[in-house]
Amino acid sequence: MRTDTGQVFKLEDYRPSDYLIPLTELSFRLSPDATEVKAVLTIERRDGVATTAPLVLDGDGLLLKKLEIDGTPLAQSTYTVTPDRLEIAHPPEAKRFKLTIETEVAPVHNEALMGLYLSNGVYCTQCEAEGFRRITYFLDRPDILSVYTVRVEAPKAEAPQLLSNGNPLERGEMADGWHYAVWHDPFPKPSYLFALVAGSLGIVNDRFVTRSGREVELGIYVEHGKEKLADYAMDALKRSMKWDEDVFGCEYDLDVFNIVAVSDFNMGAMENKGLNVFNDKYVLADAETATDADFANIEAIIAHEYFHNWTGNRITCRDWFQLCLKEGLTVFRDHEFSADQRSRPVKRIAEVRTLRAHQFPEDQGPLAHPVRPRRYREINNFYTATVYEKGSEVVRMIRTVLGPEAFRAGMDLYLKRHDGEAATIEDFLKAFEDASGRDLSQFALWYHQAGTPNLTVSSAYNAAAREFTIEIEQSVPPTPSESRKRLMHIPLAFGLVGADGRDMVYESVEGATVDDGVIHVRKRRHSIRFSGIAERPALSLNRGFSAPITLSVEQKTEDRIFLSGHDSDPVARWQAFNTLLTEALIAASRQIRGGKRPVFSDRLSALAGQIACDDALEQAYRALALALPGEADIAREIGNDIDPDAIFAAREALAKRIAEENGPSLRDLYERLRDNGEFSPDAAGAGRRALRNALLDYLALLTDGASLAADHFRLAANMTDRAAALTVLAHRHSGTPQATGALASFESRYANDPLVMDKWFLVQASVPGAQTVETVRRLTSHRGFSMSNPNRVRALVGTFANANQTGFHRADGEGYRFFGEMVLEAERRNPQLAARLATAMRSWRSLEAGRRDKARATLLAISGTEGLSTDLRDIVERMLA
Ligand code: 0A1
Ligand code: ZN
Repeated sequence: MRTDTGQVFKLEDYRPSDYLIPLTELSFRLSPDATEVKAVLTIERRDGVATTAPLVLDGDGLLLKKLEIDGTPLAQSTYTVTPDRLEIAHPPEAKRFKLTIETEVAPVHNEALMGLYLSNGVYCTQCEAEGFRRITYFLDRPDILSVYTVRVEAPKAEAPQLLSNGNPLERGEMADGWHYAVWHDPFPKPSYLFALVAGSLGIVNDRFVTRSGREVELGIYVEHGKEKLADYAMDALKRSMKWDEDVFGCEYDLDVFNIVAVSDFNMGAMENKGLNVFNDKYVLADAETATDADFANIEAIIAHEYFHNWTGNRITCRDWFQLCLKEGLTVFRDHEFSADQRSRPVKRIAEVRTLRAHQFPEDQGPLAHPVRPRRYREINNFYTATVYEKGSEVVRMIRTVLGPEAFRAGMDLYLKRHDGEAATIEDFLKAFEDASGRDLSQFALWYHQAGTPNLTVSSAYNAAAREFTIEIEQSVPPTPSESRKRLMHIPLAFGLVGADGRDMVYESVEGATVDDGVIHVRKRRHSIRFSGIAERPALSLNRGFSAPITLSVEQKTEDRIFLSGHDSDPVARWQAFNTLLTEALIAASRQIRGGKRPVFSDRLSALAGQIACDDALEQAYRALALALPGEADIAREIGNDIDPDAIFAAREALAKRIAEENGPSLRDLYERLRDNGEFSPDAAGAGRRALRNALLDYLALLTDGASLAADHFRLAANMTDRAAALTVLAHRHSGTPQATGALASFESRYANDPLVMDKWFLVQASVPGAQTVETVRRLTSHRGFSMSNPNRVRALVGTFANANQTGFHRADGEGYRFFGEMVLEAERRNPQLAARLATAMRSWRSLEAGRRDKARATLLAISGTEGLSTDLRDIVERMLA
């Protein structure tokens, strides 16, 4: 573990390295506690660099065994070596030379899951961002592109499969039952894309013929016996390959494409060239073990990693400040892929919800940073919702601003111009400017300025003049170390909805550029006048969620109700209803805090009933509309002095009210939606299940709710329905024989399937209420739980902290104390995991005073611990700053 040195890396300090490494030859002799790594690096001094320039390579916890230059061992006096650095003071004067480095590493002891480690007996690597330096000394930075040849040797019985990047060159037998394989990757790549996998795995094979006729062998490697569970992932892979050709003109470039599923992984998956390594949670699925949400995630992540082959691998990042160059763009691409495979509006609403739930609190709290940050202490802490999700929104806005044709022309130019290079955000934007002839300099602030912009909007109708005026004012709130903000270019899609539900046509407009249904907000204030408007319209704003902003709109409840039923844009229509619900919940939570009973209007529950039963609407859309804003969403809207118990009570009261007012019609619909055939994970089947399970959530609040949910559980023919019923029972009927029985039956059915047991941990960790902290503490001793496996820790501890507002924020602070212990426990093995976990406390300052003090005490206790990793120290100190 690297302990903190306090060093801060700055964008403005970037400079190219003195040396390059055009060729990298690696050979591995694998063994759990003493793997021998030999690296033969062809080093080249960059033009114009003095021959006296020292060669300084990165390392991390390495043991150096041997060092040679051009075949001659180096005298000890000519270099300095520490576990973290190798410096050769006087490299040869020749422009090119070969440096041979032998190191030894111990994968079995690597619990940080960076570099070379063992997962369930399988050797695997994770090198992004700075894991390669835990394997050998190297210029471990993304602008050093090298052609790799890799030889892997291992005992054949233990590791029949030997994989690395690129194409297979050769394999053969060796003495003593060992064997070897050699791989060659012709595409120069940065070290973070290196991968090696060796082990005994089951294989699923297929092939794909690219549009130019190249035959590609596809392989998915999984635990033996789980091959059937990889069928969906393989199908998603082939669909992704085809889609990227059709939509972005990107064709695959190697003879093989392999995916390996491992059970110990810090993130979702990794796009290593030709050898993607996946968290097995995002590969393995069938109806019995995976929910519809799991299937959708698998499809999206398979696509995401595959799409990186062009956006990330063929064109990579110059430095880690440019992370959004590959991540934001690739998320945008995977969003578009999923939208094309499923329902576009439903996908978009789900994206909006995710952005609000994860990125908004980040942008509005102590961890806020620009999409392209300028500073970091630990790059691992910048794989954030801002870089990924807001980064994707920024790319989407480029498309909105330029239009689809110019956007595609810009993408084509970017891919052509920078193929084989390590690029920057400036390069990316320049490609769009050059292709479109447009100036994106104000727009570029989306990359450079942190914080969620807000638009305050009011409107007025003048019947005599037949004019409709919209007043817009923009502001960008201050964020850490950025108090003054510049004015942004915000593309705001809108509609003026007439009484017939159609968008009204205006004669002329002044006050802003208005283009194809989009107002281009560029100044602090705009007063926009539409003429030729025959009646007062209902104003529909931020259609399609055209910009990742917050809106403060003065709008009549009447208009919101009207838009909930009539807006032709499904995202804005969903938003109108969601805003009504949020406003009602905020008011109710205030009433509850003031000791009163919450009051809700009859119209709200009637509207919920209408939406539920409106067969003209997509089922998945109805399910999303019926899901009440989450407790954390309501808290975020309230902003400060948060009392999670009052919010919870308000939400329960509204759910009950909706259930009681619409009981018979919801029940009738629930019966009509019963499953009557084969399971299919497609959008239509998933939509029907989503709606039926959303109805169950309401119906469970009525008399006999527990037995209805118990029947739902017993009759479930797939994991989506089973998990939904289990959640309803555990959350709404905790402690009843039905809930206890369902939990026990689920546990005994899936005791040997860790990924499914994660759902069991998750359901229990999210049971609302003060007592859950004790349940979670007890579950840490369950035989299926392990502090070393990130999926287990996230399912139990992560869920408790992120998805249990009343449990985690227990008024006596016990939730925080327990969580603090868990973070430190994780830290001993895996600092990256601990740091990510700790971000659950990022909104602590918005709590009411009592909880705030207790949360701060926990953060101070963590930060006062000796020898913290850079990862955890960076996060905790930023949260406390
Ligand atoms: N590039 C991967 C995400 C990733 C980042 C870091 C990792 O290890 C620390 C692993 C994966 C992606 O975007 O999918
Ligand atoms: Zn990615």
